[in-house]
Amino acid sequence: MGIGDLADGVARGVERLGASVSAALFEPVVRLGVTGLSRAGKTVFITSLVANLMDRGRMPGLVAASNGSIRAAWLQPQPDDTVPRFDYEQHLAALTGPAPHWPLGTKAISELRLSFLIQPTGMFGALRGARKLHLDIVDYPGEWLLDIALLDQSFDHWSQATLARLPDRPAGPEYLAALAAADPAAPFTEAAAQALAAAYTAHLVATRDAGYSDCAPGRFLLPGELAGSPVLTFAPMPRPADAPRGCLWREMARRFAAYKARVVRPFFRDHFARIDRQVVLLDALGAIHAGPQAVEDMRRAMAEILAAFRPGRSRRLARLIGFRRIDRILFAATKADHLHHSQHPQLTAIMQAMLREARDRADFAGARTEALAIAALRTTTEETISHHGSPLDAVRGTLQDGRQVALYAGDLPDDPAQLLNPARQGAAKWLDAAFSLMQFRPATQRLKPGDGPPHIRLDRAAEFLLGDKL
Ligand SMILES: Nc1nc2c(ncn2[C@@H]2O[C@H](COP(=O)(O)OP(=O)(O)O)[C@@H](O)[C@H]2O)c(=O)[nH]1
Ligand SMILES: [Mg+2]
Repeated sequence: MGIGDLADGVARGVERLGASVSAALFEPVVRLGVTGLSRAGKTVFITSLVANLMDRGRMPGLVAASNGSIRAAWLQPQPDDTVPRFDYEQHLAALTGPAPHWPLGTKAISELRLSFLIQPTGMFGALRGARKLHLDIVDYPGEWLLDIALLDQSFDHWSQATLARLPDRPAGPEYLAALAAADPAAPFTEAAAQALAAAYTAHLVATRDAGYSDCAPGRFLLPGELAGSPVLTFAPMPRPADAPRGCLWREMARRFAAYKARVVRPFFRDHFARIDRQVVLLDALGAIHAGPQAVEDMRRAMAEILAAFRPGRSRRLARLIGFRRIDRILFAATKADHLHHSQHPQLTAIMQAMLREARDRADFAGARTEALAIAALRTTTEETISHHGSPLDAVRGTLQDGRQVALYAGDLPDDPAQLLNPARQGAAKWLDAAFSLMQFRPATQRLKPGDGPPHIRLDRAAEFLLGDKL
């Protein structure tokens, strides 16, 4: 190696150092977490948000877009080399292409970096000069977030709490029957563990499909590459009076601990701990449609999520993820395009009441929180139909099979308590209300240059999440 090579190496080292120092000093990064249970609308939300941040014609509610501070926005390679990239181009093509359709479900974490060039407007803005801001959007399953409750629980404690809920939950009795047939004190066999884990997973799937949010361990629903591994092959089980070494119960308890140590903790340490701003997408209309128990469960899930973000959260978690703190959390009811705008205030009020209670329940203070009713992609047009001779504010959309239909989702009460009280009191169904839902497909778009896909209040969501940074 000659002097030249050496000098070159040194120079390049300095350059590299220089680049990272300047990036750290002058180019701030905001990490935006986007979560929600499977099918809550994360993929559609991120796709439409990014498209509408690049083409800002439909974002009047985002101040930095309407006053022209955002000079440019473009996609860049993300900083995390081992996290899959969010497949923005393919999702956008699905939603806005010639035969629009919903993107395929994704089942793991992914990430996308959107960078902005910002030139503040106004008298002093011009003096300050343009600056860059990087927005790293991290899409992760809400099922993983709910696993946070497991971190502070022993297998014993978790089993007791879970088994107590099962009699009333979908496919819960089937799991209890499978459990009754097993002997926790008997020597462990893989077949027994697999049978129980399968029955428990079937219960979780049925629970989620019935609109409940409470479905830990989250990886049982979204196993990815861990499918079939021992950390995902356990199930809740009461502690036998005598638990000899090598018995089924002991191995289940060991696997539960391994799940926390090897799956839950790394996720919180590597991803969750680095998030600055969070949006939680909730299918509130879906829960209302599913009934009071699903609404109550959603409210409990909101409290649990807030507890995960609470500054004074458990010592174990604080040690794990340090003191960095999320400072804004948005709870967004997606798919508000299923309602005529005259009903949006009621949906917003329900969300805000749930959020208020969740804050109380989780004893939450610190971060700013907000609840909104939005549609990341508007699939409907509004229409007033005649129902038994009186006008009804409805929406019109296209079903998957191509039929055009009008939808009236139901009477949302002006006072959220009319839904939330029966939900809290454990009502089995709504007394005098009926709610319907349909699955519309995305409408064919003819986007004007400069316009992103049509949405409802996505600009308000962006203003709350990012406005102060832009
Ligand atoms: N009408 C309407 N439906 C939506 C919207 N966003 C999501 N959906 C529906 O919800 C489904 C799941 O959305 P997706 O983004 O894939 O959910 P994810 O599993 O959380 O990523 C989609 O296939 C659509 O049927 C929206 O803004 N409006
Ligand atoms: Mg997705």
